[in-house]
Amino acid sequence: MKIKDIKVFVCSPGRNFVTIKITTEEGIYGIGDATLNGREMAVATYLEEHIAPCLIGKDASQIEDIWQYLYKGAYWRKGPVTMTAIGAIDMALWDIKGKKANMPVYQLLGGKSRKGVTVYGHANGETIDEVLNNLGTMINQGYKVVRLQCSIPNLKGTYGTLEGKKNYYELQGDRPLPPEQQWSTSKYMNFIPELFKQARERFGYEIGLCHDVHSRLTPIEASRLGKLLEPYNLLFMEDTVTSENPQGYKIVREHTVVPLAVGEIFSTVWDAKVLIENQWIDYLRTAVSHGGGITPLRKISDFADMHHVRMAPHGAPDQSPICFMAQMNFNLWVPNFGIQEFIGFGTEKLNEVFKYDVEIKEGLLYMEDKPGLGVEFDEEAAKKYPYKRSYLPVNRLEDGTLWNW
Ligand code: GCO
Ligand code: MG
Repeated sequence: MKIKDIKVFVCSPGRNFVTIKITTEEGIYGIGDATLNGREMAVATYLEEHIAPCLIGKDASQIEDIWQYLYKGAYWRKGPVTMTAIGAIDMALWDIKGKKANMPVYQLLGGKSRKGVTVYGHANGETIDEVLNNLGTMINQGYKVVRLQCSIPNLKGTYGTLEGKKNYYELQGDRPLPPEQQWSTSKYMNFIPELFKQARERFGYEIGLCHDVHSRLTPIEASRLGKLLEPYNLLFMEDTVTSENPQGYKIVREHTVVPLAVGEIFSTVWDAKVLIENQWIDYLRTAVSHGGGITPLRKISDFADMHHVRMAPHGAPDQSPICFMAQMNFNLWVPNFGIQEFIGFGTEKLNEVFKYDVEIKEGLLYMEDKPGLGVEFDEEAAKKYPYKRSYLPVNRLEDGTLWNW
């Protein structure tokens, strides 16, 4: 099964996506997601210039060897650009192996460990009322877990919401320069517990709730937030502090029993090692795309399992449905599964380019059994939506100091 051709596509059906297609001499092809939000062209170039030429003629069935070749062989290891590129190749090779075997990828990993994938959706809003109305709608739709994010009064733009704009996520596709947002830890801390208090008063304790802090607090502030939120029984608080220095999580862990999630920007097991082995976290959010593919994620998840850490892969709209379907396969298998982030069924444009079948019932997501990853990419449709440079926002304190986004 020699690799004959590798193509890289960059398209923007509402937002930017980088897709690769690996074709073998016998005509079987596989696809992978190489999207790195705001840095798309760096990964596309890495793939075209530095990876594709080395893989032509290699045996597509040797997934592990190709992974080691791209990781160890490059000398320059790790980093989001490199690992997203390797992740896309790995996904495409698993897709090929599944198609060749005529089986969904989860079968090749060891088969199903559960009937469906528990997901959490997002309820965002400008006011507490708006968030809670959205939460109510989602409960009626059968969601079992929902993430709540709310604008902070008197702050221009807060993570997970955008002034006056309802659909925060779709807008990310059209930002020719990074917009600037504002942050105030005290305004946030004085406000956010009220959101969860009212959510529990209105909807009780049956619905699972979580919250993303987007690394905006210091460890001691995050510890205090944990204490304030403890009465509202969160499934987890995500990214409370930055993770370059994992010891920050030790401080948070020692002060609060709110479960902690982290890892959406991790690209290897080394980013997570100290956090996992010390049992400072409860959920690991590393994605198949940004974590270097299914091959390394299997190992990370086994290591996490030994330390009571469950997998909760990142599921933002800036990962394409190819990554999402790779994660569906992974989640159906992985024994220490926690939960999957799921932002819904995508826009019309997105669904014109990517074809996949998932269905939600009572908060569980199900996929159609198809050989490989179970997703298709329409090259012709993609041509209609050319790449547009687009950035994530940056974040400043009210006095102008640049802060974590
Ligand atoms: C999440 C994330 C995203 C990221 C985005 C960055 O929990 O879903 O924090 O919203 O900010 O994916 O590219
Ligand atoms: Mg997050």
